[in-house]
Amino acid sequence: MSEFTPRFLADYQPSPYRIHQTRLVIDLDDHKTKVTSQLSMEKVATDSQPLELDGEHLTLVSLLVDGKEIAESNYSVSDSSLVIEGLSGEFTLDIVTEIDPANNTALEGLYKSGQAYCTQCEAEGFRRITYYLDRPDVMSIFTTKVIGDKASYPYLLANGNPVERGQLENGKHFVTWHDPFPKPCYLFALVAGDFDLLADTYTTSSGKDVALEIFVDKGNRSKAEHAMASLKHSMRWDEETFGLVYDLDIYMIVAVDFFNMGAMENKGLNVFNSKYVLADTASATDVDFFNIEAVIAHEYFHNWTGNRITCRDWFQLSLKEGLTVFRDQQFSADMHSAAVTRIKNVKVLRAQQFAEDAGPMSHPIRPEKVMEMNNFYTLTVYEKGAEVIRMLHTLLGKQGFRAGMDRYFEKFDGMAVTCDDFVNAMAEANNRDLSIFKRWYGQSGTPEVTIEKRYFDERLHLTFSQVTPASPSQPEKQALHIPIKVEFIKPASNEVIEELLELKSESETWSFDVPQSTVVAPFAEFSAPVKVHFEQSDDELLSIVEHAKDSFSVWEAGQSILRKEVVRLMQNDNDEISESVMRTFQAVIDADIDPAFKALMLTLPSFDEVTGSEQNVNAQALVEVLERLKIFVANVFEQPLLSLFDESRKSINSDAQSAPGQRALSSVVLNYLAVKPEHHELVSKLFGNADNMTDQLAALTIAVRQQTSGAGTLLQKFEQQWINDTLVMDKWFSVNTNIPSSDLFAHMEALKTRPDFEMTNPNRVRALVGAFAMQNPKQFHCKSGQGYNFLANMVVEMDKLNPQVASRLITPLIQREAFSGEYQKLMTQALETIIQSPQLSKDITEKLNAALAEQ
Ligand code: 7MF
Ligand code: ZN
Repeated sequence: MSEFTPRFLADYQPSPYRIHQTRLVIDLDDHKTKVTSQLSMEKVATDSQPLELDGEHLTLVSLLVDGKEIAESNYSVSDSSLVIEGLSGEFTLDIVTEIDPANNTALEGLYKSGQAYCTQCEAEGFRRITYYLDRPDVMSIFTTKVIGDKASYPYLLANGNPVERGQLENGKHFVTWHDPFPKPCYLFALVAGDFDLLADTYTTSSGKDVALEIFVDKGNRSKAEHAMASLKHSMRWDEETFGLVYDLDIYMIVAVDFFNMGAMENKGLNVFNSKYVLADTASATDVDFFNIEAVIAHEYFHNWTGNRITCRDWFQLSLKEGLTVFRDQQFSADMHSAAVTRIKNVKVLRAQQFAEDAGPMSHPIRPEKVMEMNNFYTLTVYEKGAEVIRMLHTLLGKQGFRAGMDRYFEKFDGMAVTCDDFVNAMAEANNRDLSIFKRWYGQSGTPEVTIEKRYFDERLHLTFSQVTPASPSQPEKQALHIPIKVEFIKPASNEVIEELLELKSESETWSFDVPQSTVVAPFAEFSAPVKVHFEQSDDELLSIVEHAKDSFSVWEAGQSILRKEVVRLMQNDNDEISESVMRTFQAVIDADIDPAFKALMLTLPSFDEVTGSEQNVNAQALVEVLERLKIFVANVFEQPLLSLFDESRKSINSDAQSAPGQRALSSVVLNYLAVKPEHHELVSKLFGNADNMTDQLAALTIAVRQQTSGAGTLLQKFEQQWINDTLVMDKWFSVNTNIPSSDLFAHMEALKTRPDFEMTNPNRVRALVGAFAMQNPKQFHCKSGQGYNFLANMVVEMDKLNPQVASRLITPLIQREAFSGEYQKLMTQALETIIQSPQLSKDITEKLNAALAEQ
C-alpha cells in the first residue's frame, strides 16, 4: 500500500532544466514502436541537481549527450525515471526508446484504438512515450516526424502544420509536423490510421482561412456534420464573446472508439471519444447532439484557456478546466435556452459534486495533495471550478469579467501560470479586492448558508450566516466571499426587485424597505455553489413559482415543494399528496412556457439529488417514495397528462426548433403515464413510430423500467436494428441495466459473456457497469449487498487493464455519507473485498485509502 507517495502543492519548485526544442521521430509498429527524441536543453539552476527525466513502461535503447555516449556511472534508469548527472549549460540529448502500443490497455501514452494509433498524454501520459520533463511548466517547440505503413496508415497526424512528407522503403511513408507554439508535453498528440475525412474551412474575423478536418471511421463521414457545425459555432462565439481568434492554419479532430474520457484538447489535433463526434437523428438522441456541441466547444475553447495559457503545475488544473467549463456552459446557454442550460448544470453539481465534496475524496478546487493526478479530474475541479469562475462573473459583471479576461491574456499569454495569477488579473482589471474570494480555491466542502427573515421598523431584515463543515485535513474553515442574488416579490402587485448581496463574513444582516409579506427568492441563478437553509411556506414557494423573474428560482421553488414532499413521505406512508404539490403540478401543466423548461418543472428530484442534500437516507425507502410520488401524480393528473402528451407529440412536427424540448416533455409525461398498464400501448407506439433515437430510446427505457409486457420484444428489436452500431449498442447495454427486478444480476452476468462486451473498451464497460450503479438505485443499493459486490468485482477486473477507468467506476461505492448505517456497512464490506486483491493501481489505492481511513 505505502509504496505510493503523495505530492504537495507546497513543494512546488521551478524546473532546473529547460527544453527549448523537442524533435521526435516515431516509427510506428504494434509491439516495437521506436521513438527517437532529440532534446535541445539548458540547465538554468545553478546548484548541482541532476537531470531527472520521467519515463514509465519504456525500454531505453540508446542515450547520447551532445552526440556522444556517456559513462554508465553518469546515468541510471529506474521504472519511473532516467537520471543523468554532470550536465551544465546548453546541451543536446538523443534518446531512443521502444514501446508496445498494442498491449497498452491503460489507454495512456501511445496505444491502438481498433486499427488506428492514437495518443493520450494528459496528465502524465507522455512519459509512456519517451523520457521527458513531464510537467506542464516545461514548454517546448515540437517537431514530430511520424513514420508508418502507407497502406494501413494513410493519415499520419501530429500537432501543428505539416511541413514535409515522403515515401520510404518497405511500403512506409512519413509526415513531419511542426508546431510553432511552445507547449507542455501533455498537449502532444499523434494519430495514424485510415479514416474518412470531413473537410471544411473557416474564415476568422481577422480574415485568415483555417482548414477544419474531422477524421472518423470509414463510412461515418455524414455523422460528423453536426460536430463540424458545432466547431464553426464555437469559433465564431469565442471571437464575438472574448475576442479570441484561432491561431494555426489547421484544426483537426479525430474520433476514436477506445478513449478514457470525453475528449482532449491537444494543440491543433484534438482526439475525441467517438461518442462526442458521431451523430445523426436516427442513431443519436437530442441529448447526444447537445453534448457533442458542448464538448467540441470545450476542447476548442481550451486553445486559449489551457494551451496558450497553461497550468504551472497540476494542482492548478482548475485554472484551465474550471474556466473552460464556464466558457462552454455560457456557449451552450447562448446557443440554446439559458434557463434550461443553467438548471441542468446545477442538477449535475448538486447530484454529483456535492456528494464528492462530502465524501472521502473531498478536495478544494485547487488540491493541496495528490497521489495519482488522474484522480483529480473531478467534478470538483471542473464543475465547482466553473461555479467559482461564474461567481467572479456575477461579482464583476459581464464587462468587468471581459476586462479581467483581456488582462489575463495580456499578462500571461505563452506562460504556465497559477489560479492566483488568474484571480489577480480579474482583481487588477476591476480595481477590486478579491483576497477573501481566493479562499474558494483552497477550501473543500460545500458551504451551508442559513437565512433568517424578520420584519420590524417597517423593514425586512435578512440575516445570512455561512458555515463550511469541517473536514479531516481542514478542521477550521474560513468564511467565503459569496455573491447572493436575491429577488423580492412584493405582495399584491407582485412587482419584483433584484439585489446582489456580497456575504464576506460568517454572518451579516441587510435590511430592505419593502412591505411585510414580501416574498424572498434567494440565490437567483444559483449565484453560489452552496446548500441553503431557509424556512419558506408552501405559499411563499408557490408565489415564487408564479412570479419570480429568474427561471432558476422558479424551478428551484417547484423542486423545494417536491423535496419537502419526498421528505414528508419518507416519514409516513400517507397516501395523499399535498395540496401544494397538486397546485404546483396544475400550474405547470397549464403554463404557457418553453417545453424543455416545462419538462424540468415536471421532473421529480432524482435519487442522487435527494441524497446530495439529505442525510441518513434509507436507500430502499427513498426509491419507494419516489415511485409512490410518481404514481400519485399519474393518478391525479391522468387526463391533463394525456392531453399534454398528445399536444407535445403534435407540435414536434410543426416546429423543428422546439422539437427537442417537446420530445423531452413528452417523455417526462409518458414516464408518469406508463405506471398505469392501460397506457403501455403509448410506449410501444412511441417506439414503433420513432424515426429518431430520442423517442426510440425514451420508449425503450420506460418499457424496461416499467417492465411492460412488450419490454423484452422491444429490447430484441432494438438489438437487431442496431447490432452493427457500437455507440447505439452502448445505449442498449445501458438500458438493460435498468431492469428493476433482481433478475438483473443474472442478466448482467449473461451480458458480460457476450462477444461484444469487451473489458478493454471503456465506453462498453461504462455502458454496463457505470449505468447500473448510477441509474438503477433500487438494485445497486439492494439489501443483499449484491449490487455493491457486482461493482466491486468489476472494479478489480478493470483495474488490471485500465486503472483510470476503474478508478472512476468505484465512485458510487466510496460515497457512503448520505446513507444510513446498514448501507454504509455493506458498501464498506465491498471495499474491503477490493483491498484484498493483489497489485492494485495507484489510482484505486489512493481512493481505498481515503475511504477506509474514514471508518
Ligand atoms: C467537457 O478537460 C467538459 C469536461 C481532460 C479530460 C476533457 O478537455 C478535457 C481534458 C476529463 C473529464 C471531463 C472532460 C475532459 C477530461 C470534459 C470534456 C468535455 N483536458 Br478526465
Ligand atoms: Zn477540459
